[in-house]
Amino acid sequence: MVETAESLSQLICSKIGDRPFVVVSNREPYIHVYRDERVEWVRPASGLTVALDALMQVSHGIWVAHGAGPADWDVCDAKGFVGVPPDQPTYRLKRVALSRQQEQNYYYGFSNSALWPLCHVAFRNPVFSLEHWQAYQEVNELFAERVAEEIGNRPAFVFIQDYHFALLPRLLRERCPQAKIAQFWHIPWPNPEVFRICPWKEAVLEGMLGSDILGFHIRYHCQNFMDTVDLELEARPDRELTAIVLRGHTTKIRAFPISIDFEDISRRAASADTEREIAVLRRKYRLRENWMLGLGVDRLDYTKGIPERLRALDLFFERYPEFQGRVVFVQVAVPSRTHLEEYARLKEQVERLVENLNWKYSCGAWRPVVYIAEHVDLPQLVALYRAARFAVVSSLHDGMNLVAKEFIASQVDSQGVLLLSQFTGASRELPDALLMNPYSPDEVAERIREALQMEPAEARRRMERMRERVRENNIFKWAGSILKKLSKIA
Ligand code: ADQ
Repeated sequence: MVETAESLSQLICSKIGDRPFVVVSNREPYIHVYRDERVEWVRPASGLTVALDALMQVSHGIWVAHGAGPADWDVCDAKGFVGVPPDQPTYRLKRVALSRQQEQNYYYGFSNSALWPLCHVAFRNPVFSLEHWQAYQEVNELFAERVAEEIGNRPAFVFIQDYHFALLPRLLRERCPQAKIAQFWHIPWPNPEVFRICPWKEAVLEGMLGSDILGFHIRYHCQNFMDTVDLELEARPDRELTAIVLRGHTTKIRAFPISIDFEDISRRAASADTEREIAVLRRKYRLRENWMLGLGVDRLDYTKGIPERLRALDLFFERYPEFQGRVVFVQVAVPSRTHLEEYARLKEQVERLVENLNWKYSCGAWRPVVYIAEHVDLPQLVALYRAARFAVVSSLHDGMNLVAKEFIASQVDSQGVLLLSQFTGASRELPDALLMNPYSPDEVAERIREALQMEPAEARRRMERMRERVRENNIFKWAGSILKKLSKIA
């Protein structure tokens, strides 16, 4: 049975009943901003937010997140609460205020300069600073207080998102012993050799082991986590049950591959609006009808392998000049964490590579790369996904990668080809993609040629199989499986 928002709602009603349900994430599901002196709200477009929002709307729970929007505090009550969705509130968002200093050291510092590079094997040295670590502890404590204020000693369900809150499960368990806690780690877990350089590794692991369920995208990450605990802690990993017992408390380690709202994206892609949008985009970026489009969509992050992809594209045009004047690669890259030097450097590097490629190959009206360095709304994104003949996901390492799945959902004509890095979680589920090693420019260039020369029947066969897979394993299934597991904990 394909899970839907409705079946997820029914599941919640039956499993959660009237127990408090709390979701914790760094990023909030609704952000308040100023527009022309007025306060308005925006919703970050992410599949995760959509699924968890559906979950919250039926559970009438509380979502606790960092209040980072410029107008956030204008609309909250004294305890930081605001009813959401703002146009028709069904649950409450509890905003946690952080000082600039805390945000700097906890978010940009330990979360994104230490844990992010540590968990992604992308050959960037993690930065370990005591100041960052102290802020990380402080913010995790602050969130524990804010959640505990709401649930006290009642039996409740708490669902914690991501690497910003490694310490939170344990801190919460100490304060709320009756709560059932699940944590989902959205990024990879590295092997023990990599993780052991973290100066606060025991505290991080012990923190995570406060949860009842600890979820990763794929079994390989679960395995790495078990091996890491085995090496670093006096804990008992149970390989058979994939669980870890630490001081009498059991944490089940499970793989829950995240996904997207397939039906929504697929419906949008098949609509007449999308066809109109494709025509608008072709005009806007001067993309002729007879040019074949390649596509990359990423946050500008060094783990996504964007420079590697552009270098491979250079090699492709050099090696196969017959495609010059016929293929255009559209790279959509939304700036991310630009406050960090590493990311600012990457932005410059990508701009330089695009400029060089366009300088080297442009001819008449044709240029090899169209670079869109901004956030693109979902309707335009879906139009690009549908219009593309091939998409390239060349992450050096990626927990899952939702762009791959969004591309598949948008390929309603099943003509496109997905080139997918073998170092993404998604590659485990999608053997029908053209899998590749993004570190090898030769291999990526070959895959691009293969995609362009693939027989339409073969492309269709592959795409249809992938569409079936993503339709079935959608975001509602992901959320539902975690919830089912959590509700079974005694
Ligand atoms: P991310 O590293 O952000 O997520 P990804 O899974 O690819 O990576 O999701 C990116 C999302 O941002 C997609 O929904 C995409 O559409 C959107 N996006 C990217 N560029 C955009 C642009 N220019 N304009 C608008 N939207 C854009 C982390 C992990 C992943 C994991 C997810 C979910 O790193 O491995 O898949 O969490 O768990």
